[in-house]
Amino acid sequence: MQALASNNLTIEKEELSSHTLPDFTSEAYKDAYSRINAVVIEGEQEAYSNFLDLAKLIPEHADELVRLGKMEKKHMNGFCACGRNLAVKPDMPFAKTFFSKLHNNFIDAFNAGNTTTCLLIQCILIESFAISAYHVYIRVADPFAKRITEGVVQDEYLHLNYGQEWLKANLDSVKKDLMKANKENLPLIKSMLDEVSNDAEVLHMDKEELMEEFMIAYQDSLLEIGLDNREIARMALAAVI
Ligand code: PL3
Ligand code: FE2
Ligand code: FE2
Repeated sequence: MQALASNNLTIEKEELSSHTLPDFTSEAYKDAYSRINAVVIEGEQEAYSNFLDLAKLIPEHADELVRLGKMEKKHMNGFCACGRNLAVKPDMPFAKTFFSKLHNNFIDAFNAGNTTTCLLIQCILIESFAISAYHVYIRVADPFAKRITEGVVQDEYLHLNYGQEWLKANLDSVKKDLMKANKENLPLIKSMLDEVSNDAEVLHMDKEELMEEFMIAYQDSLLEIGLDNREIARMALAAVI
């Protein structure tokens, strides 16, 4: 009787925690992973090409930006290995469509020479998205992917930091553009998160936790750039209205 009671208690505790490990070999896991893994691979590939474009927009920092871009290629290879390790084939067509609106906005801004928008999209929005997703994933990943993702997330802070420092140094002249770019692109991040939240749930990644981690990275970076609380609140609200 005693043993039964304590067993029940253990089960209850496990159910309450969202951090129990999923069955990495189940068909449901592999199916969800085929899309999430593809999204991450495509995201790293996009990030690589965005940093090369940024190197053209900010030639005085070209060496640094190319170096940051090369890290993204390494990340991409790491996540390809994670998929292979679980015998999952990433659904790349899904991921291409997933990123298409954000991708087009980046390319339009690049063609218009709009450095502020490009930095907001890549260094603040995409990197905050990656940092939040990777932090949550590390808690529920298989041991191989966990080790890879722990290495990757450290680099993502360097990428966020680059954009932060540039925007901080130029804040007076770019604030209006920054607000406008945010209004157009933050809602895309929110709908991208909505689009993968069911698959993320299968990986035991909680949607609210993802949003919370995103908001922490995003708001911290806006604060670091030098925006005040009211400006940050106004920017964050773009995600919900
Ligand atoms: C920039 O360095 C990388 C950009 C990647 C963006 C990925 C966003 C991923 C959102 C999907 C949520 C699940 C994540 C699972 C992690 C393997
Ligand atoms: Fe990356
Ligand atoms: Fe990055």
